[in-house]
Amino acid sequence: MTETLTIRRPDDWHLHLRDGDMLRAVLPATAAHFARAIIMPNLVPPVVTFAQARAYHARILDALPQDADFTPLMTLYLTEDTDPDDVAAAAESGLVHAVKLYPAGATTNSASGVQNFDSIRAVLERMAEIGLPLCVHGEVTEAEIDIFDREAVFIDRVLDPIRRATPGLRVVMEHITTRNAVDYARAQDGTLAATITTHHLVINRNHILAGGIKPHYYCLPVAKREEHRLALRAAATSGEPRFFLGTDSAPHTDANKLLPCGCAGCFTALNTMSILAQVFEDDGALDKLEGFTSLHGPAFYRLPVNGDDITLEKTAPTLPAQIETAEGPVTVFDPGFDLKWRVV
Ligand code: OTD
Ligand code: ZN
Ligand code: ZN
Repeated sequence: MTETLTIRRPDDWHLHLRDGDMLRAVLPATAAHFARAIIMPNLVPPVVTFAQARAYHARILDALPQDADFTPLMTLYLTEDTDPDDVAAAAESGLVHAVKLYPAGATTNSASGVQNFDSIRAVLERMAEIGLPLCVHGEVTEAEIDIFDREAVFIDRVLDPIRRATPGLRVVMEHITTRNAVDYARAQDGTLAATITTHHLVINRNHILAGGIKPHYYCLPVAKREEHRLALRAAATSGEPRFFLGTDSAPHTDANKLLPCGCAGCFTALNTMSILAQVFEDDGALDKLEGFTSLHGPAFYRLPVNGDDITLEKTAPTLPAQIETAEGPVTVFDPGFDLKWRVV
């Protein structure tokens, strides 16, 4: 008999859907498995105001396949000009579930991010008051800081001071990539959680750089040493509620990935559940998969868990290596091992 695993339907607590043709091409993959996703606001121009988030929300619903059951949870891109009243109105509406902090220049389309952290104090205080989470891309951007150290330095120089200055602010450390971030998250109270991507559980920096450069494995924050990947694996499979899934699935066309200055991002929406089932099984933690994908996230975001289930069965999935989009093909993240689990 084929082995099966039934879990509450998962959510993705960090997702890039883009807009227009790309949105239409990638949204079905997420909606097929996930009930909800926290939608990143790094469009060009970014989704800064409540009005922009409402309009983007409508475009996502419009792009959904007809039979899909999917709820986009919107975010606002924090700038130095963000108006606390607009944030409060957005949260009140039930459409917007977090505000996103990008240090200026830290990742794709983050040029309008924050440079002077003092100028966002009033917004953060308002968010602490109303309980709206701050999602953080945790990397410093100073040229002199080594790219492999940028997360650890951010925790000391930016994140910890923000948290001390704004007691009660609820924070999600997004796509953590280091043992330092795991340790920091574990040392905090329930106001802090951390998301972990699929790809950072699978690759370390050798996968990007050893034996020839692999642009499809290049993402931000960049994958670190093996010891850090192992710390992330241990955190994800631990069953601790502070850790949950945010795929950071970030589609770019192959043409844009394979440039001399290629874009950062791994497209994992299509095979994340297959990869995660295998990761958790390999680590003897299949019983912890549901917490990571389906229970811990809603608890932190103060939302009900999904009412329906998905079932995985131990049969090799047939998944394409690329998906076609009107802008060109997008390569699906290759975990480097054969997948054994598929969503039925
Ligand atoms: N990282 N690519 C992108 C965003 C993320 O830091 C991120 O959230 C993207 O393409 O939007 C990436 O590598
Ligand atoms: Zn990020
Ligand atoms: Zn992202």
